[in-house]
Order: sequence, then C-alpha cells, then structure tokens
Amino acid sequence: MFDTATETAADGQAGTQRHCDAIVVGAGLGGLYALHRLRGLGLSVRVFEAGSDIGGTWFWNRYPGARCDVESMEYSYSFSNDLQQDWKWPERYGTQPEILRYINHVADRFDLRRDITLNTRVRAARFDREAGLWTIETDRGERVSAPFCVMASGNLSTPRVPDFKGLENFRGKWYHTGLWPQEGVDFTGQRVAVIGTGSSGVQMIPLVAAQADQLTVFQRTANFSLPARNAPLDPARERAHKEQYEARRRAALDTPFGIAGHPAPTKAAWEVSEEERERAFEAKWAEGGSISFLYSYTDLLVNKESNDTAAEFVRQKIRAIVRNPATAELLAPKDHPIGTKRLCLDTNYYETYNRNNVALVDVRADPIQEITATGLRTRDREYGPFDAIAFATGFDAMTGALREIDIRVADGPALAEEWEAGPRTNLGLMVAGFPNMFIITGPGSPSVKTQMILAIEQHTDWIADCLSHLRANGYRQIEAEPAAQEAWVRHVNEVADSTLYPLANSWYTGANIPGKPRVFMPYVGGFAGYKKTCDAVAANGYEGFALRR
Ligand code: N01
Repeated sequence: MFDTATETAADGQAGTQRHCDAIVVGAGLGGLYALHRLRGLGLSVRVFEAGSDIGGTWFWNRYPGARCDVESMEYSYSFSNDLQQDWKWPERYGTQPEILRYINHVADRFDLRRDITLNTRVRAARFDREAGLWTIETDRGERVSAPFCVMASGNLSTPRVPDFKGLENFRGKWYHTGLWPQEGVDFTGQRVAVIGTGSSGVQMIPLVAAQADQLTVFQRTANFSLPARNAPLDPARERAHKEQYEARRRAALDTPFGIAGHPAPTKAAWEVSEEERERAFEAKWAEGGSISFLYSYTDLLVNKESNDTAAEFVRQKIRAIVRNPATAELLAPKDHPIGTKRLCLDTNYYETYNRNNVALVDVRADPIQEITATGLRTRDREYGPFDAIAFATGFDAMTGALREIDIRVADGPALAEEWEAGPRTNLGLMVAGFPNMFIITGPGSPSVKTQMILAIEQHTDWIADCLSHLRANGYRQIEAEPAAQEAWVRHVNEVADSTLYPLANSWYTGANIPGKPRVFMPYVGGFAGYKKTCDAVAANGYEGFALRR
C-alpha cells in the first residue's frame, strides 16, 4: 500500500510476512483496535504480542478481585454500534474474566487473530531513514520491516517487584498481581503476605482475606478508596443506556475523563456550606464510583482547602468502618490530596480489617529490608512464617514497556536514552527524532486519566487518519518537530503544575521506581480539550509534524 517491497513467506499467510505496511507492538485493547483500523485502510499489518494470548492488561492481571473501576457500559469499544448493542455486561463493573471474554469476542468477531503473532516479545526496533523502514527484532529471532510502527505496548504493562534483598531465598511461593498464574492461586489454609495497597492490593485484599488462614498486609502509603457499589447490571438501566449508546459516546468526547453521564460540577467546594458539602459527598459515597466523587465540585483537584474537605470526609468514613482505632488511623491517608494518586474503588476493603485473620503493618515507619526464607524482615522485626507473598507493588508505568525495547534511528541514541530525564512527546503520539513511530496513549496524552478505551480509539483514529493523509498526498514520512514537542511538554507540565497532582508521590510522576526521573507523565488538561487540539493539528496539515515525500 505504501509502495514498499512486499515479500511474503512461502505459505503466503499475512502472519508470516517479513514486510508489511505497519507493525503493531502489543495485542491488548490498543493493539487490537489499531489492527482493525489500519486493516480497514487496506494496509497489511502484523501484531506482536509477548503473552500467550491476546488481552494485554486483562490477560496478565488475573489476581483475585481484578475488576475495572470504570463502569462496563462505558469501558468498552465504541467503534461498532452492533458490537456495543450485542454485548451484554453482567455487572456494573466488569471483572477481569468478563473483560477478557469481551476482548476475545472482539478479536473473533473482527477476525483479528490471523495477523497476531503470540508468545513473541519485540526486543528492538531500528529505523532506516534512507529506506524509510522500521525493522523490528523479536526474542524469537524474527525480523520484520514496515514503514510504520505503532507502539501499543501499554501504560501499566511492566510489572515491578521491588528490589528486595533475599527474594530468591523465600521458600514459599510468590506472585505479582500483574503476572498472576493463569490457573489461579488457592490460598485456602495459607498464611499470606500482601505487599502494596494501590488499586490492585485494595481489590485483592478482601478476597485473599476471605480465603486464607491469615493475611498480613504491608502498607507503605495509605490510599483513598471509595465503595464501588458493584451490582448486577439493572436491565432497565442497560436498555436505557443502549438506546442512547451512540449519543452517550459522542457526549463522552466532550468530557474531561472521557465518560458521559456525570453532569459537570458548577460550584467550587468552598462556595457551599459545610452541610451542603457533606450531603453531596454522602450522596456520591452512596452512589459509588470515583469519577463522580471527584466531580462533586469544580476545584477538588486544584484547591488544597477544597480537597481537604473531601479527603476528611473519606477519612471519617474509614474511622467509622474500621473498629480498631489504631488500624483506622493507619488506613486514613494523610500524605497526599485525595485523587492525586489513583483513587481506588473497592468492595469491602476497609471492612476487611475488622476480620480477626487480618493484620496491617506500617512499612513506612519501619520499611521492609529483606525477604527471608520464611517471611520478611523490616528494620525492627521479623514477620512470618508465610506460605505465600503476593506483590501488589505496581508497574514501571507509562514508559517502562517502551524503554525496554531498544528503539533507535540507525545508530542514534535509544529512545530510553533520549528519555533519561523523562519522556518527551508531541501530544503523546510521536517523538521528535523517531519518524513514523506512533504511540497509543503515550506519556503526554490523557490516557490513564481517562476512560482508556476511548483514549485508545481517539489515538488510533488520529493515527489512521494521518496515514490516509500521508498516502493521499504522497508523503512517506512524518516526524514530530522538536519545537512543537518542546511546547507540548511545557504545556503538559504547566497544566500539571496548576493542579494538586504533583503533590503526591505516584506512578504518574515515576516516584514509585527508585531512580526514575520525577516528571508528571499523563496530560491532565482533560480529554475534550486534548482531542480538540489533536483534531486542529490534523486539520492544519499536521502542524507541528514534519511531513516528507
Ligand atoms: O500499583 P500502585 P497497582 N515497599 O503503584 C507499594 C491501574 N489499576 O498495581 O504508594 C512497600 O498503584 C506502593 O506503595 P507507595 C490503576 O491505574 C486499575 O495497585 O509507593 N510497598 C503501593 O501501595 C492503578 O493506579 C485497577 O508508597 C511498596 C503499591 O505497592 C495502577 O493500575 C486495578 C514498595 C503499588 O501500587 C497501578 O495499580 C488495578 C516497597 N518497596 C490497577 N514498592 C482498576 O481498574 C511499592 N509498594 C480497579
């Protein structure tokens, strides 16, 4: 299609082509839609996936309780109305198995599998400017070339077990939430340690507590969590949603989080009386959901005093739920404004600490020093014995997967080196100096601060339109211009600095990885405004991007 030599392997299958029009890295929700969309342009595409099956995040994160914190009617593809009308979500929030089933249905329905190579990790990607080709190299020794490369490698796809001394000596079994065994884990009768209390830990802890003999939770930072209020999807609500599905999807494009159905707040928290605020927070607490809670007032993420009122409301709820006052105080977050770390959604998280087989240990005051043969040692004491340790310790977020691939133009510096002081992109979509490489939901885009599937679709549609434009106008290369990239990076930082987000040590800033530069990575200026900017850039002939024939 782009007039490159197409050499097909002997069996003639697209899935074995050594040359194609576009290579896609990753077969999660992003890679699958990219394949579908680019194929729709008539391009030949090959997708490489490290996992033994498709699904990305929802393939790997099989820990007990794994569930999406965006409602299932929203957290789904919008590109096919038939698909969204046909699919039936059983619950308000999709479980990991249900979402994986949905992803597999999409792959079959749109005949995606034939272009996906599984069990294959892309190790390197080199661009040859003269030939105008990316060549990727896989861990199975395969080399494939294409003029365009789309990185759909995910934001939370590089699981991280902290560098604890002695893990290799542990005689029990250990697991990471993001690499959970496919066959599941039965903790019945076991003494279990969970390390980490982010979204994964908060979801997993109640289920592990219900199964295990004893559970010890090691908490470094208390996190705010709100009740999900999950329930079977009400048929009347589902019907009403489906009747307006397309209109709701369009409405979502005009919102900051990419989610429709939450009326925009009109007042700042300080403008109303304490009683009115309490009533509003109470109603949101009863309704369940994190976005609607943060949407109670206009200024919760920009004004510390206003934020304090919401934070204190949740702290009081924790104190009311957790019977042991010392445990409640430990669980009540005080070191960051609410919403500046990912706000968790739970089912019975705080209630779990009222069980007599559950203990909470503060490893902020007394950090973990070492994993031992039977448990772990903090500075002050030993814990254990444990039969199993479950690490809910998160990911090298947003840049991890890209930095692991040796991406270069000829013999130039690797992308990882270019990003040593933090990621730099234009619109989160492309990187100056790396032509014809697109990133889906990359750093500098709203991605993780929105409904991810909508963000994926918006990026992929922009990329597909861009490739159509190049083809129609005889261009063969596109590259972010350094000045436009600098301006975008500056804007991303300015917007972040005008909010409370930088006050938290979070994976948004790289703070969870020792040595990772502290840069606020997602764009928090809102999905709607971001999409308008991307659309304007395209309408102005890809302003800020150099196009070459
Ligand atoms: O990871 P995290 P996650 N010693 O980085 C602790 C999405 N997600 O997998 O906060 C002791 O949030 C660490 O402590 P601290 C969602 O976007 C969504 O839970 O760094 N503890 C923290 O408590 C989410 O934000 C869903 O001080 C250590 C925890 O480990 C993102 O994925 C579900 C430690 C890591 O929390 C990541 O969530 C799950 C150490 N050395 C995930 N190192 C839903 O949709 C780290 N920790 C619901």
